[in-house]
Amino acid sequence: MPHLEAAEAPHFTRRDFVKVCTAAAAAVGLPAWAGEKMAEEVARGRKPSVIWLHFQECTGCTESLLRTSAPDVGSLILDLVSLDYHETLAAAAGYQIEGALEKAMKENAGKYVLVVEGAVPLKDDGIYCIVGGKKAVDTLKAVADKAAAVIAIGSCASWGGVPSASPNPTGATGVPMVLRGKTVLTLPGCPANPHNLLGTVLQFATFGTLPKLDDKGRPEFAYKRVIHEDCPRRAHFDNGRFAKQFGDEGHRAGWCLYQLDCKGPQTHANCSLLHFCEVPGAWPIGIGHPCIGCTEQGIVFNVPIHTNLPIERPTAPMAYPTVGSGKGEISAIAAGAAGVVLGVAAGAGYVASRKLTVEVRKAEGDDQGKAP
Ligand code: FSX
Ligand code: SF4
Ligand code: F3S
Repeated sequence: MPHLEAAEAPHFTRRDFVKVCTAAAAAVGLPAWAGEKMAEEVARGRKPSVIWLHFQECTGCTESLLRTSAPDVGSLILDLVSLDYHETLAAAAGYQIEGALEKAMKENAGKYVLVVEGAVPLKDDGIYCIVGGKKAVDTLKAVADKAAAVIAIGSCASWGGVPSASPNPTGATGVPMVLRGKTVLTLPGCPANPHNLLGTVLQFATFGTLPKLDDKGRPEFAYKRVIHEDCPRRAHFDNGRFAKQFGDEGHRAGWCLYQLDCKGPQTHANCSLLHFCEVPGAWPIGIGHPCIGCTEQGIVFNVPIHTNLPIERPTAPMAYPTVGSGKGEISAIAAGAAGVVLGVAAGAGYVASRKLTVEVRKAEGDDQGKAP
């Protein structure tokens, strides 16, 4: 099977490639020179072999990787690796594609990266997902056995995701639950944010190591903070400005979605900083929908979307207004806390938040309309 990256990716000049790799490295917490080093490795033809398996899922993780704009994350990843098996992207089918899998496993035994998308059904001896005549659970164990690293992309592969929702008729579960005792890097999200795969692949391809993981196998660079800490609507939360109904004045003005049951305060992810498809604002809260906690096993598909959860891990308790409050005043503590959080997160986020504050003041009839 021809390597997919050559056919699928647009042609970057080396300069473009270094530039994009460097920006990508910085965005995911790697030193900027990692991008340059990676570009050199690619120029020397050194790319890790990747085998990508699909089980119970909607293919949204692959789609979110591909539906990006230039210079795009999807093409960059496909340039960084040698994608030797991927059912959705392969032109081959049947015996040909299964042969490609066996060939990749044999030629790169002990060196390839296994990426798994989708949950694995275990009920009734695993008969509910069969690819190429083989049960998902058997294929997973066999391919993982010879892999240098295993990455579970998306919530389905990380812990079961939507196929595992009650009553979980197929006994769907995540890759770490099947490969107990083996390190599995998980990138939960429904779909997963492609930037986090890029950061992981960049690090593995450049240094041969995986990023630092938390106790759920998630890379800390992406999942250490909750959405609420870096949300561009945070200034509205701190000031007690809440949308109360979809389409009301507060919703149209871009106010905080906590009263519309936003799970951002409980959800560990970085989509508030790295949006999807490289389109600014392309993430749930950016388009006016509350976060449904798509990265959190205990929330999405477990807690009804329109349930208000209490704040976990508050960062500035005295700054919080009551949920029922109206516009609220800016307290010195609230203003300070918001400034610190947003300032640490990103200059752009802070600027956006200041702009929002100004816009809201205008909407409220404050004729000064100046940044604080
Ligand atoms: Fe699951 Fe990925 Fe949700 Fe879909 O495949 S994480 S159903 S967006 O795409 O695995
Ligand atoms: Fe953003 Fe949701 Fe937190 Fe409001 S509750 S600041 S919308 S994450
Ligand atoms: Fe998912 Fe919430 Fe981000 S629903 S994409 S973690 S805003």
